Amino acid sequence: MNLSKKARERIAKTIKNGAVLLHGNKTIYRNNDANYPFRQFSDFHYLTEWPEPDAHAVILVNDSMPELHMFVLDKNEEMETWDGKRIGQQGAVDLYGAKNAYSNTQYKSELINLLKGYTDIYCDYSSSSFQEIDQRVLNLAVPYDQRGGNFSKANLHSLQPILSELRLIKQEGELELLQKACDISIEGHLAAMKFTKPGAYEYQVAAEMEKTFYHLGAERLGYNSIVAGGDNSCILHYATNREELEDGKLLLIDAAAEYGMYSSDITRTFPINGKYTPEQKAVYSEVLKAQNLGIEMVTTQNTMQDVHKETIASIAESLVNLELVPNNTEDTISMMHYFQFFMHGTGHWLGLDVHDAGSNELNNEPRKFAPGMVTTIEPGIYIRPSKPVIKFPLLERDPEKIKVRRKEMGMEAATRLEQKEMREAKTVEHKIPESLLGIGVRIEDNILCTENKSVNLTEALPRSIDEIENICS
Ligand SMILES: [Mn+2]
Repeated sequence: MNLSKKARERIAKTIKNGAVLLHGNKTIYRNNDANYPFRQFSDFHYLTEWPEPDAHAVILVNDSMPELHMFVLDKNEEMETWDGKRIGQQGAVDLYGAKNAYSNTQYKSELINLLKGYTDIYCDYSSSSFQEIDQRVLNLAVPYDQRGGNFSKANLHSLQPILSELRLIKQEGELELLQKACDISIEGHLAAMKFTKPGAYEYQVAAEMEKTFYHLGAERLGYNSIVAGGDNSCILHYATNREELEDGKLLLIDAAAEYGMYSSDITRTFPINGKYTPEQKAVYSEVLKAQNLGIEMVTTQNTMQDVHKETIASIAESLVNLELVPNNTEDTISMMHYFQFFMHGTGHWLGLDVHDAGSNELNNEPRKFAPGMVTTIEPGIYIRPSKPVIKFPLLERDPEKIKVRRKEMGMEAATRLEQKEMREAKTVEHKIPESLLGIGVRIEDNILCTENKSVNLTEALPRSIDEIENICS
C-alpha cells in the first residue's frame, strides 16, 4: 500500500495543517438482488487503496505529517458468507497503514472527536455524505462558540483542486500499473484485429478482445468498449456493439483494460476484410499524420492547447486535400469548417480515470506539459453518411474571441448571439465525395511526457497501414 502512503505524504505537504474528509463508493443496486460490480472511487483509492464499499477516511495533518483514520465495514461471519471476505478494522491498521480504524457505523460520532482542534477542513462538496454527515458534524466538532449546534468556524477547502494537481503527475509506481494496463490493452486489440472478418458481429469482436483483457489480468474495462463497424465508426461514443460487420468497411475499436485501477485508452481503425480501400487509406493516412504530429508535441515546451491547434491545422489541410470542405485551409480553420469532421478534443489526461483528474490550465493560462503527465493523442476524421451535402456558414469563428465574449457576456447571451450570427451568415453548399461517406477514423495512443521527449506507452500496437494489414489478413 506504498502508493497511497506516498500520496498521503504528498497531500500532507501541500496542506501542512488540517483534516481531509473522504468518502468511499457504495454498493450500487442494479436489479432484484443483483448489484453493479463494485469499483472504488478514484480519489479514495488514490489516498487509501481501500478496496471495499461503504468506507470513510479521515487524514489528520499536523506539520505536514499525515495520520490516516479509517471507517470500514465490520468483520461479520454471516455477511461474509454471503458477500465475501472483509478486511476489517485490524486489517486496515495492519495492511493499509491506518493509525486507527473504526466501524463505519461510528463515523459520525468519532468524527466529532477526531476533528477537535482542526479548523482547516478539506472536503468534497459534491459528495452526498459530505452534505448529509460532515456539514452537520462540523458544527459540533469545530463550533463557532460554546453554544455549538448551528454554526462552525471551520474553514472549508475544496479537496478536488489539490487532489487533481497531485493525480496529474504520475509517480513511478503508478506508471508501472498504467504501462501494464496499456500492455494488456494492446494484446486485446491485436486479438480483435486477428479475429475480425466479414459476417462477424461487433459483440463477437468485443468478446474476443475483452477475453484477452481478462485473461491477462485486467480487473475490468477502463470504459465500455466501442466496437463500431462501417457507418457506426462516425458515432463517437457508439457502444451498443450489436451489428454485423460488412465486407469492405472499416472497424473502429476504442477500448482498453483497467489494471490495478489504472486505465489505458486506445483506438485503432482497421479494414474488416484485412485490406484498406484507396479511400479508406487516404483518410487514414491523414489522421495518422496529424496523430504523429501531436505525439511528438507532448513535451515540456508545449501545452495541450498548442497540440490541439497544430492538430486542427493538420486536419484542416487534410480536409482540403480530401475535398471535404469548400474553402482553403486558412478558412477551414478560421470558420471552423473542420468541426463538421473533427468535433472533439485532441487528448485528455489518463490515469485512474480514463478521463483523468487535472486541469490543462494553471492560473487561467494554458499549462505546459510536465514530466509525469500522461495524455491521450487521438485525432479523427468522421465523414457522416447522414450528411452527403453540408451547408458551411461563411463566418469567422475564432475560438479565442468566442471564449472572451462568453466570459464578458455570460454563456447564455453569448450562445444566443453565436446562434443568431450562424443563422444570418451566408452559407455555401458543399457536396461530400460519395466514396468517402461512412468513413470514420480515429487513432489514439497514450503518451507520457518526460524530461526530454514524449514516450508512447502504446507504441507496441501498430499504426501503419502495412503493419495493420499484415495483422488483419
Ligand atoms: Mn480517449
